[in-house]
Amino acid sequence: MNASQINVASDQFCSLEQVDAVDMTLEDQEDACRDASCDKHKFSMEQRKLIQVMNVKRKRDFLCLEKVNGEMVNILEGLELHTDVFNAAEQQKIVDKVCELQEKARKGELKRAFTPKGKGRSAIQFGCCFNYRTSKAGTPAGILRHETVEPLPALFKVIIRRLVEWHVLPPTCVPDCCVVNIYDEGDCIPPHVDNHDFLRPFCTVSFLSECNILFGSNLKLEENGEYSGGSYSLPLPVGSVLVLNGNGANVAKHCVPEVPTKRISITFRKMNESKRPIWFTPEPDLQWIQPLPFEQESSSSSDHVY
Ligand SMILES: O=C(O)CCC(=O)C(=O)O
Repeated sequence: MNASQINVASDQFCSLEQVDAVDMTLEDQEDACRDASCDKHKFSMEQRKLIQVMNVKRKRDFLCLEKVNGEMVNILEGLELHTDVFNAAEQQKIVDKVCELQEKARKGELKRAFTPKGKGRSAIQFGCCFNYRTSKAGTPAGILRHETVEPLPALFKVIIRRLVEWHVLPPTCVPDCCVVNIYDEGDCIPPHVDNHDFLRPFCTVSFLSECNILFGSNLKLEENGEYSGGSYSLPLPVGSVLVLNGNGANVAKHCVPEVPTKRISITFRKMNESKRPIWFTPEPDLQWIQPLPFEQESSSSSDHVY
């Protein structure tokens, strides 16, 4: 199926919402059967997925020049923003799951859930525990190989599968851990480069409300609470996935300044094999995921290049 056939198919299709609902409940055959009233016989499951994939908008031409070590560098090289990856119903389902996890965390039922001091957000880690910076006891930043934590929840593995099948993340870098960030109004994440115990690319999925993410090679949080050195501000729509790679992951620092309203993000990353926790075994259902095959469309608009 090529792009123009898919566009036609997309017009004919009764409801993409219904298609999406089927995809998100892959583990739930009952839901899939309930949706059988949709005109599905016209399209195979494979075709329906392709229609959805073609709906995703992709921006890969970010440009922000900064002098780094005496040379002009595009600090956003490698950054990608994929929008409309999750529809409203799917976002709701994921948010509901996060609320459930937050409730478990409140009851002390999760091993690695914490709220950093100050205006930080709440965070829940799955797949591995890691420190953002060297601890007071002198433990270096990075993955804590001897700490245990809950595995990735099943729904998060469905998300990961989609990210790879829909060409958002490469099959060579399938995430095996994640951190859920829950920002209440006024919460932020300070400027940082993600630890190199995690491979590149990694990605962040946004839910509940849009906010801006700031980039800059010299980005700093000043004592007066202002950010300096932020040279590029990018809005993150709900249901979008920001992929960080290359200079965008390694040269530019990033931060989310104080959010105007509650927001959730999930950062998915793959661990460097030599840094994995000693107890870790790869998830069988995250092996051998392949991107959906479809013909590339040549396009002059970078927003739709695939
Ligand atoms: O919330 C976001 O969009 C960014 C999260 C982030 O930078 C992180 O988890 O390290």
